[in-house]
Amino acid sequence: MNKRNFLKQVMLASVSAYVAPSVLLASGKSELKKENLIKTFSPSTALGDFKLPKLSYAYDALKETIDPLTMEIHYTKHHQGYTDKLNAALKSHNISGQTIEDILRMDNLPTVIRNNGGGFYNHSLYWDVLTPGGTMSATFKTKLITDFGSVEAFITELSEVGGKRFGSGWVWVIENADKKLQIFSTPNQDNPLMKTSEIQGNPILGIDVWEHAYYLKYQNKRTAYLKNILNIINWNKVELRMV
Ligand code: MN3
Repeated sequence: MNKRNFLKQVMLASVSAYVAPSVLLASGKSELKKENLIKTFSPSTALGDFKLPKLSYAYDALKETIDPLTMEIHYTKHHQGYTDKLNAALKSHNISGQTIEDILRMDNLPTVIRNNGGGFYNHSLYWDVLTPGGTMSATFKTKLITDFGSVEAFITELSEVGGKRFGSGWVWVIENADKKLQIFSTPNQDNPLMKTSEIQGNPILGIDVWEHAYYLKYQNKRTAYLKNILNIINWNKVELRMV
């Protein structure tokens, strides 16, 4: 096929439903799935130069639970701030070529990386596990019943532990070394990957309980925020994060 005919074919393919390039479409779809999978398991695969992950929903998509202004400020100011400061700190400490998970698991993590790397990772996970209206699979419910006695007991413990965190921090669901799910909370931007964390494990859910995450809509009522946010968790992604 000469160049002119080739271009004609491409143009036809792009405008006509009858000659849709099925091969291209198929590969495009599988790429999208792969991309989603990477995003699901690791908030960032970037090495050394971390980028704010793209949100898969609009700022107003969760407005019944989180108001759009909070979403926008939280994402474009707080999360962007942690990301920029993390990149600057990695440069000044001469750290590159590692995933964010590897960095956070380091011994003697410098405070500036602990705070900003934690902020980068924690928020990446948080955005990724939110969705307008999430449901749990039967398998995940069974896992919760095994580890917590009932789904209700799991939800209650999650809200209580998050509610009790004094000051700023996060409430986590982790999968521990025995493959058991556990709930606990960390202060500031600490997380269960860090050696300094009281409990370590694979984080499958992280909920931000800093006031900036809920104050505009809920003011001092953190418990109400926690109760509502549990309705917009993408439980399928949480489940997928289990090893
Ligand atoms: Mn936050």
